[in-house]
Amino acid sequence: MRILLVNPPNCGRSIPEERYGIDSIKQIFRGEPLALEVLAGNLEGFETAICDLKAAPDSFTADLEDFRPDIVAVTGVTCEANTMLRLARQAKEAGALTVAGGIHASSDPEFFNRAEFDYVVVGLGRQSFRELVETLAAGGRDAPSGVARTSPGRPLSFAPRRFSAADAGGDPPPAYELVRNHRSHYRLERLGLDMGFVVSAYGCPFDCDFCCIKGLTGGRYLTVPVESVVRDIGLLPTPVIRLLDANTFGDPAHAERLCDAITTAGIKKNFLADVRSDTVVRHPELMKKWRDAGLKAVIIGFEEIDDERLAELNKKNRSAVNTEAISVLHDIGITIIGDFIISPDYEEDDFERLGRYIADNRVDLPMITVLTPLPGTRLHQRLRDRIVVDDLDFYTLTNAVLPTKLPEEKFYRLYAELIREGHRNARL
Ligand code: B12
Ligand code: SF4
Repeated sequence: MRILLVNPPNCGRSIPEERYGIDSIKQIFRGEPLALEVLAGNLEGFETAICDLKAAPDSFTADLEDFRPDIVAVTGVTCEANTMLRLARQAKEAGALTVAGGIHASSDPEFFNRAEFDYVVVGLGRQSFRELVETLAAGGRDAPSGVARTSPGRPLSFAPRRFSAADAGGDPPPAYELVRNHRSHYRLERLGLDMGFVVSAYGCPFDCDFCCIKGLTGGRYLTVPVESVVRDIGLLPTPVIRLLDANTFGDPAHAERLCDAITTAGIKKNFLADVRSDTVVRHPELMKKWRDAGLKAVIIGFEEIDDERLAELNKKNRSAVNTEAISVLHDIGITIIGDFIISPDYEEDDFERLGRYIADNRVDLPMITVLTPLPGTRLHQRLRDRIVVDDLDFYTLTNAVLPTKLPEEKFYRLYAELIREGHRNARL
């Protein structure tokens, strides 16, 4: 059985660009399709290939013709959902069975309950997708737990999976070699450094209202065995490793064991990882230890600078803790990439206050997105009736899909200025 795993091209549309000619907000990031490498790694015994349309945007038709897949399995985030349908349509015309997976499929599986797709994998797919492929190879059609067989016109029904350690990782490793021809694309542009992706944990112990991570693990936090993580780091030729976890330090004891294992293995690489500010404040010694093991920068979801707004997002954190974490990290010497969320309700002075906070606290690189009710989140349930942009192409987190309080153009001009200012002062 031949399986083609497909990563959609960079897509997503930009309101500020299309309506006001502001082209500085939409961002293009790069990186290897680790989800597909993880799936392929666990498909030993089957012929697999990865079609990375972010690296080679025109390669899909040729891959369909040359590889002649029996199954075409497509990943994607919400702004890629429409593109996933288009790719599946083409795959079906070529005679393949089609499978949707990834963050949008996990958050809103019903979206893919259409003729374009035969199956939808909900949540971590390492094990469930293998089980599906084995079933199909044996001539069966029934979906294993965590996989829905589509039923267009009727609600999707499937057995939810109780995710466990086996779904998270272990042997065999991700099939990093399947994208070796594209590796020069996977770079940290700002520093001109090659970067590889490794995962050490899935899910998050928290449950913020706007976050879609929960759907991947059914709300559980699952760590990958440290030996597997160290093995994966060793398999990558890159000097920089981005740990892709939603929250690398969700289990501080696991994070410490991983740090010790990296040191013991004599690995000399630079790391980038996600951490919450309250974890930094509670575990400064752990952060120091990680710095010594190569942690150069952390990504922190500060989100908002007001306690009231943080509470509205169910962030379970306070602004004073965010500020303290910044100071702890500055003292330790770890670079801070700070995620901030601007609300469509923002007025001029909210933009000013955020700009001042970023400058005064010397956040090394701010990453600013617009509060977006992503399908499948509590925020979406709460604000569904206020949504004015339904087309998922705009769900890039850089468009206001809710009405802006300020005149829309003014909102985007202030947003673009905030981004410009952040990049001008960036220390990375
Ligand atoms: C790495 C990453 C990227 C990489 C993706 C590399 C690539 N594929 O080419 C890059 C940097 C390119 C990227 C880009 C963007 N990203 Co991004 N990204 C991530 C990140 C940090 C990790 C995802 C990951 O690879 N995890 C590791 C893998 C192994 O886990 P996984 O993806 O969950 O995969 C498992 C399951 O989901 C499932 N699965 C996944 N795909 C498939 C496919 C099939 C067929 C099957 C069966 C199963 C399956 O099985 C996998 C193994 O168990 C997540 C946040 C997070 N920590 O999850 C955000 C995240 C996915 N990104 C996000 C966003 C918004 C974006 C951008 C829109 C950002 C922007 N504003 O431009 C763009 C979209 C690209 C575009 N089209 O323009 C959001 C998505 C929210 C949403 N619902 O849409 C997230 C969740 C971050 C957040 N802010 O909340 N991103
Ligand atoms: S702490 Fe981060 S990863 Fe965890 S639920 Fe909140 S936003 Fe999502």
